[in-house]
Amino acid sequence: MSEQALAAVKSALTSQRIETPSWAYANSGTRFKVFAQPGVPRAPWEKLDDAARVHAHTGVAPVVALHIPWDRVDDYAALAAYAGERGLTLGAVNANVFQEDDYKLGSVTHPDPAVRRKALDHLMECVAIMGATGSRDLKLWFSDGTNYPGQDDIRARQDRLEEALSAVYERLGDDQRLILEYKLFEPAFYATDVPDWGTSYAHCLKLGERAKVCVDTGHHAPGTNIEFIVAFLLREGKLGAFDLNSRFYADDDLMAGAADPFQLFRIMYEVRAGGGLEPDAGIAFMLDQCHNIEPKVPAVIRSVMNVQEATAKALLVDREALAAAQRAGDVLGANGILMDAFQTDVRPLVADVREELGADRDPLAAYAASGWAERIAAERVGGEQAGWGA
Ligand code: PSV
Ligand code: MN
Ligand code: MN
Repeated sequence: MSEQALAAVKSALTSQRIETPSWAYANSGTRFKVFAQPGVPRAPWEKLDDAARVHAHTGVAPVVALHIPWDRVDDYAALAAYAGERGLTLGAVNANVFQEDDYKLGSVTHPDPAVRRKALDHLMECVAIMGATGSRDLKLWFSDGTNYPGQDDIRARQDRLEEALSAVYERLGDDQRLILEYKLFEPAFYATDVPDWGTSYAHCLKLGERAKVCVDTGHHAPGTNIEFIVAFLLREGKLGAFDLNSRFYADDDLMAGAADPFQLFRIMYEVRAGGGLEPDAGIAFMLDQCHNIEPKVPAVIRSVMNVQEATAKALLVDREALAAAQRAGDVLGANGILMDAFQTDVRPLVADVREELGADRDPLAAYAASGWAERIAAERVGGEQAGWGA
């Protein structure tokens, strides 16, 4: 690789920003058990303290996503200032209309207008919070759906969803975006109201330019070609964000790149090919993971590193050679070019990038040596649960 090409790869890696979720720092688990860990944050402020450690060691994670009400505070501007003092900014505000009894039959698609109103009020509150936090993105995931055929009218629920989304979209400022996440199933098991990228895309298309789709890598049927979805949405200008995590079975929320690093590479290759790594592409690379048994901060660090390594491999693909092989119909040659990049050990390259950013060549070792884990275990007693999995 020429020096110029290498410099371009490094520059792309340097400018990538990986957004970490506040809830990844708190206690979480499965619906069977939450294994509480020593030293987990007792309040959003402490989640930011932990996120700052992740950023200090990796150099590429300066943005933290919030989840409301899990991160409810009296003064969001003060929270943003606190983040700023630690070299962080606040990222997407994730709304939560899935944890109250009223939402048993849905939130914005609920048959009762009073429940719909309540859900919409919460979404509007999130938009107000974005003003104070300086967040660009409102991220919406709806657990809405039905468990049995005939339980509710599928089309009417789409009408209600559309009505709520357009009211929220209207409320957003010119620099703010609505990011609509989809998920195949769970908690609804018969018909989810936003089950797939097509549904999300169709709603976003109607809403307008600042409505985009979020691809959570854990939200598809097994075997789904996620990189195809990514390529398609990017081509249409409708990819807004990722919720990155790994899955073996369903929405496992394991560390990004842990279960299938090849899939993460293929996704990142399509992101790169579609211009999604350009700083002005506006793609938010967020993690959405929930650590059940592994320690929090190192698990987030590991995910950040995995995303970076997949990105580095994607950047190493020789695009010209690949295009030539594709034009020539050289099936094996083209596949070989992609595999060459995937099989490259990029760890030294990424370590160089970190060093140039003033971070650590080996973030996990640096974190272990920093004494932070021992300090928070001693200082924080009674850490918060992330908000689900009780
Ligand atoms: C739903 O499964 C989801 O992926 C949404 O992004 C939620 O906001 C998030 O999980 C909570 O972890
Ligand atoms: Mn998600
Ligand atoms: Mn999920």
